[in-house]
Amino acid sequence: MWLHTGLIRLRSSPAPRLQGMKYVLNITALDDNASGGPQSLSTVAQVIVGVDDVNNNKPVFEKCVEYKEKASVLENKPAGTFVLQVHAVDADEGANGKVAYGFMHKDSTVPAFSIDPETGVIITAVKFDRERQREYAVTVTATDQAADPLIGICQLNILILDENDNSPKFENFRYECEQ
Ligand SMILES: [Ca+2]
Ligand SMILES: [Ca+2]
Ligand SMILES: [Ca+2]
Repeated sequence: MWLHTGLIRLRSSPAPRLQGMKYVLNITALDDNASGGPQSLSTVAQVIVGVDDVNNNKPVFEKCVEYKEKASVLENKPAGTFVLQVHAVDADEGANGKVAYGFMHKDSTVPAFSIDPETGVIITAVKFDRERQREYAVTVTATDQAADPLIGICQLNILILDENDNSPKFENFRYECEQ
């Protein structure tokens, strides 16, 4: 605070780390008693300073390593089967810290999974056959809702677990017995 002008500025060194949405400042104005009264007179005012959040944090999947370890689903299950729920945190305020989930897709591929943008729940979109494909590389994204959004990612390999669905086959159709 500037003593004579009453200008309020942020401290420049060290730069303050502002937390929360607003600050309440109690400011006392004291006169210089130039007219020679018995004492200086003062008055107190309250100034409320709002803090505008800047989108300077990107969403982070803190448990990405854990998701990598347990991302799997059994083959032959119907589309819509639960696979995994992911969660990302964003330290910003309001829309800057609100996260929506999605996948990063190669345009040509048919998505094998879908994700709920709000809950981060991943479900299957197709029925899998482990004998055709054993794992799927999936990039999960968390995008904040800022005007200039930031994106966090977590790369998973979702394993298709085996079900014993193939009966043993004879290699030759006909076996001949020697006598
Ligand atoms: Ca953010
Ligand atoms: Ca921020
Ligand atoms: Ca199979």
